[in-house]
Amino acid sequence: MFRIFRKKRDKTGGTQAGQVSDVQLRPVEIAGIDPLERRLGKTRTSLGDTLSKLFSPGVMLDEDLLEELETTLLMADVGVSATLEITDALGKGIKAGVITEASQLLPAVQAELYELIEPSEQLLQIDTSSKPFVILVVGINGAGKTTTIGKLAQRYKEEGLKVMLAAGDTFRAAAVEQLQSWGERNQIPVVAQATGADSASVIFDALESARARGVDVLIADTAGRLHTQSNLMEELRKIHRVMGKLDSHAPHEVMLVLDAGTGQNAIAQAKQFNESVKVTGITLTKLDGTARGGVLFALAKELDIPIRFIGVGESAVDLRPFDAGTFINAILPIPENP
Ligand SMILES: Nc1nc2c(ncn2[C@@H]2O[C@H](COP(=O)(O)OP(=O)(O)O)[C@@H](O)[C@H]2O)c(=O)[nH]1
Ligand SMILES: [Mg+2]
Repeated sequence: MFRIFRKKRDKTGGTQAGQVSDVQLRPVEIAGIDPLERRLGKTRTSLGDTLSKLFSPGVMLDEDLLEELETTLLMADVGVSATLEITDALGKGIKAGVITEASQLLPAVQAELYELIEPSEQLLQIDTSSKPFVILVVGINGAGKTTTIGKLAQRYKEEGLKVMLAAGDTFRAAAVEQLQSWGERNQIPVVAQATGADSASVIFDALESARARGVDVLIADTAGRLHTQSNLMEELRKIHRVMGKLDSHAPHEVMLVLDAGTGQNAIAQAKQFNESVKVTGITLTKLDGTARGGVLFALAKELDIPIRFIGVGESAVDLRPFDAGTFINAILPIPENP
């Protein structure tokens, strides 16, 4: 059993620094799906277990403790600015006498972390009147773009939507094949051209075809371009422009896929992609294989971009809509009877 909390906000709309929030617990459990706490085990160990040990009963609430908290957060890739915000708030709470004993520390850190990522919890809403609602998927090689597209396609199809895919990564033959095999397995049409074809023209064709067929969601793959290569960024902008000729609102979502295992580098990638094409949503993949899951906090702190999904494994159910409370409870659980 794992638990999720919803924090009660004070009348000013937020909790004051250092205030130990009133935490409400309610259980959530989904049959047949591995609980998130198991999938996020490595980050849970690096962050949750370390903090639980650090905040053991009787610990002195002093500078050393705050320093160790800082080190733990930084080691879990929470990032400098988010880490400082949290240690500051805790320090103030201790100074103000709001936090007086060790048992208050874990809930206080949990509340601060929750506060940080709660604004990033914004589900991707598919507007089915768009016909098609276009999702352009971008990110560097190996981030998990094509896999994420496959999972998304399956999810939307199961929800009863008419889905189509565009094999816009024309650089690698394997990329087209990978998408086609997902399409075949799920009976979802894939628009593709030969390797080396112009990516923008593949996506343009797909958009035309999707419009003609009354498709609800068109998901377009792109090459795993290096974010430092300006010619590749230029190609992304071209795709954007070309789509706009058919539908001035397309793409409706520019989804950046980031590999959590790359840690702080993911932040740099997000900033660079966002400068070239306005990113409207993030999917953070491979959280199951890394202890660097804290990078999600750094992303939330440093970029004002919704986090749509998290990837916690290879199958379709392992792409989960991002829910801040479930995420926090999975990596930093509060013992039920402390
Ligand atoms: N464990 C795990 N592996 C993933 C996840 N997402 C993607 N992968 C794997 O990451 C590798 C690269 O994914 P791919 O979709 O080809 O990346 P792309 O180059 O961005 O299209 C593949 O082996 C995927 O199976 C995830 O959430 N968890
Ligand atoms: Mg790919």
